[in-house]
Amino acid sequence: MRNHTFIIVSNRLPINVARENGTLVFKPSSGGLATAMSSVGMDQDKMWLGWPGIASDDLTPAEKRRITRELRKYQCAPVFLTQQQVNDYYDGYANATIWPLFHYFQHHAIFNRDQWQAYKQVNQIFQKAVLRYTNPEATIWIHDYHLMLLPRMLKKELHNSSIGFFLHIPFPSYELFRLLPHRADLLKGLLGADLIGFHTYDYARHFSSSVQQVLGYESKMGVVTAGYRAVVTDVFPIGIDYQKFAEALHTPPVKEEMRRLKEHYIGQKLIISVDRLDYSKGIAERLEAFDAFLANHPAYHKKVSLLVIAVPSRTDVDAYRQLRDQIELAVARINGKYATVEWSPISYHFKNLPFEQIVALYAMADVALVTPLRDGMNLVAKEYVASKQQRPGVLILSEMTGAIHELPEAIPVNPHDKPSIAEALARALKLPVAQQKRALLGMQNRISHYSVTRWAHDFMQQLQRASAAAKELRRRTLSGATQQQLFNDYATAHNRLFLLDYDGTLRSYVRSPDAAEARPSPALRRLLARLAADPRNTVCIVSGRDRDTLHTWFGRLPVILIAEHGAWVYRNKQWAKTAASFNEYKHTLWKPLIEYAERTPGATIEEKDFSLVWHYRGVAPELAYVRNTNLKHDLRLLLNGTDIGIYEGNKIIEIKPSSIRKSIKASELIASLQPDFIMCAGDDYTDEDMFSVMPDSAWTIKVGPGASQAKHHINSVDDMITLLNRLA
Ligand code: GDG
Repeated sequence: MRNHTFIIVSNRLPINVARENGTLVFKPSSGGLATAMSSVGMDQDKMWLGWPGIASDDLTPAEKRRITRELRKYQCAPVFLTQQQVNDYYDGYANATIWPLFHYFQHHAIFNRDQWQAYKQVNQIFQKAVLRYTNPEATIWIHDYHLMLLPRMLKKELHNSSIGFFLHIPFPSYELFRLLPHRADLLKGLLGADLIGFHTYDYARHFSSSVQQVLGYESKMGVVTAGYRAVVTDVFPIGIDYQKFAEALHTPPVKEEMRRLKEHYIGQKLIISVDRLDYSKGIAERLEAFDAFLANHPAYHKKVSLLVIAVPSRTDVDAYRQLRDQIELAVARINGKYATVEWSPISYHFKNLPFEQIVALYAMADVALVTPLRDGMNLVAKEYVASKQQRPGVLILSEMTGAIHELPEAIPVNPHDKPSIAEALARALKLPVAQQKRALLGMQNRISHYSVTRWAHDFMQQLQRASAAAKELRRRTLSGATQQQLFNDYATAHNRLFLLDYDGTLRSYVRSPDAAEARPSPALRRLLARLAADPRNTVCIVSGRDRDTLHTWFGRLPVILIAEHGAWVYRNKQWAKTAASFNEYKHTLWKPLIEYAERTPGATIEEKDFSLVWHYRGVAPELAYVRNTNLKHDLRLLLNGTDIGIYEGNKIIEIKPSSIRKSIKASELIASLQPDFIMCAGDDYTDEDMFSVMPDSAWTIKVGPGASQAKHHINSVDDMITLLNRLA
């Protein structure tokens, strides 16, 4: 079984298993995701894993075997869950904690420890199921908020797999996300993936911001540096099966349904409202807005009808039961208020309609009222537009949906602002047909191109790219045979040179550069002393630190010190200084730096002989972003035409003469010592400069992930120390 090369994982399978009159029935779903998934990985041995929709307590062992057999015909495999697990994990943590919080319904969110335990347990059950079916190098695509812990659980066991995760719901702002007691676990869980996809840029941005603030991991240009792994985040707005809707309009059942609707709503404008019955969809607020519309526009009485389709959903969750009552009361109240013998303004249906009826409704409706309070994307809006091939119509769309970015020709509304929804309705009903058609055409052009299959292909392509980069990083990670080669080279060499950066290479970064933990530990000093004690070794610490600090820390060891990126060199018990000058600029630069620091809690300025450094590790990330951008702009104006450069390192911006570089001093050392073995290790941009001048034979090592000119990578400071210990 462990041979499938492409695995799809979602909470539910695209085939629903149910017991009807005592016998098991299998019903394939025709949803967009099923279509999308069937269009990718066609040349691969594919398997879709998920819950089949029936609790395992209701099944005999023979029935379970039958389900497994039957589902295999559809390239699916069941993940069996008990009723209790479904209650706690699905109705509980997924739908009563994550769903409300991620949709900004904080007051509906329940924080229950047992449900969290169940969520973890079910993610583990999914992990085991995947491990049973997967090839170790497989591509695995995990869907949605039910399985946020799964990427990490899988990556731990399958280092060489490519794991993609797509979140179908919004990722909330940090202010909401931080309320979750298990926020760090969820983020770490997700970061097991190689690629994490979101519907919109805002969701991706919120995710990176939470990762930064909860875990302290940096992200740049859509790449999160999570320990020694680089995780890509990107935006993939999900599409629909556009052709399916456009073509359905020509089929006899849809045509027949359209004819019936036309007859039924003769002389009336038809407004539709289609959603799962969910508080995030704003159905109750929409009804009140319709009430306001009828109150303000009596001329429309008997001339409009609102058809509400509310598809039953999560009926075991309390908030959903209450909402259903609330909606039904509102419908009754509004109908009671305006209905006449021959006209009822709202027709309400709490059920799932067949596809043909939905398409016919979309095609016939004069207005689609799509006003969720929050929606990851919202496919109904896109489906309505796709079904408008022959007849015009107007889409009123909530600004709080992901879809608004791709459907800007719709009439946008704030779903909380009921009077303005009522006005939008009045506007929509009067909109000239030519204008309706123009708006539809614009939207159709866009969504017909980025269909759900394009979406899936796009995701798969980016996943391949992300995991190829991750594989390349692993290939370059110093281990196994390559590491042995390094040991051999070391053993046979007679004149060895070590060029070692300090912060981020020999010592991990800490909150402030002068914190006690930033100092070298006695063990590190002993290690360097041992390494330097070998007469064949020259050990040189090449740092951006000032000379006093380096002198205090390492002055008594038999090592060479290069301070301030090469401005100072300590050799044979003497400090020598560079010819460059910086003093004249210090005065000019101090004032703006101080002013910025005073307005930026957590920022500090470090003064060195040949540079000034802006440290922002302690600054809130979003504030740091704004301040850094402005600061760089101001500094550039001041330094225009000088040889002073602005350099960005790990949570620092350093201002120094561009003629002072680690590479210059490193090259001089190599020229004077003529070593037959060089190890050059570092972690940031100043070390890249050093790597770039190293001879081909040198062992250049970058500590941590990320692009580098170094030939090899090492995962962490700890691994670097282990390597040096083995050499010493
Ligand atoms: C989640 C996110 C994101 C509805 N009524 C009937 C029916 N439907 C179909 C629609 C549409 C689907 O259900 C609803 O999709 P939405 O996108 O509108 O909303 P969610 O179910 O909440 O979906 C959402 C989506 O995932 C995809 O990533 O867009 O933001 O919340 O396809 O047509 N279908 C039939 N009868 C109905 O009565 N046959």
